[in-house]
Amino acid sequence: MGLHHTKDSRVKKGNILMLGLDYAGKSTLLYRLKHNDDFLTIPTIGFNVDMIETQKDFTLTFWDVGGQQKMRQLWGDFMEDTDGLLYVVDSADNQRLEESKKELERVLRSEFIKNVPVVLLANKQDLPGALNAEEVTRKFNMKKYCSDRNWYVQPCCAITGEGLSEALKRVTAFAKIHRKSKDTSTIFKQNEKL
Ligand code: G3D
Ligand code: MG
Repeated sequence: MGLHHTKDSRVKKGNILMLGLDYAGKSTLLYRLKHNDDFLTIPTIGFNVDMIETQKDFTLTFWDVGGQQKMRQLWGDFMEDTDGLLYVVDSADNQRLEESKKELERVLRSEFIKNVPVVLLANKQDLPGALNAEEVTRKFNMKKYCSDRNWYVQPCCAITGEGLSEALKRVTAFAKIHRKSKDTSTIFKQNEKL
């Protein structure tokens, strides 16, 4: 048997974990990212998963995990082998911004997520009173809490699709860098064993 290279063997893959409070817009976003279409939302019980070829040679698997209180205890189970965190915020939900911030802080403390890049989606920009990207950045103390990793705050609207292609580009670029550094350290560890 000779060397056999299928096209798929060259396709790089990565995992993106989508987190955020319930009702932030995660499932709407994932559907929009995948289908560029409207979506009839139903609260996520458990999780949704979808693969998106974000570049010709790069496919990301998006894990959209339910954000209700009960589900938040299970977020940790989805964190292993994550190449990027897409944290979704309802920028207009003043009452729950603090709760969302606390959950993000908790997630960022996890060992599994250490050094994993973060794209914070400041969603629902179409709603009156929505905080803009700068305000969300400040409110979520991003400079402090993400000082050990790549991060970006992207304003968007899952309903109109505004900001989503930028978000996809950003998360792809971050995930590629993260994947590469992970692969390099794996090779390094393997060499150490020899
Ligand atoms: P979740 O998966 O994070 O729990 P969903 O959130 O995707 O189920 O969305 C929750 C609600 O927010 C849905 O409303 C959805 O249509 C709405 N939503 C999502 N993104 C946006 C946005 O950018 N702007 C506005 N105005 N609404 C948004 P319903 O009423 O269907 O429950
Ligand atoms: Mg959902």
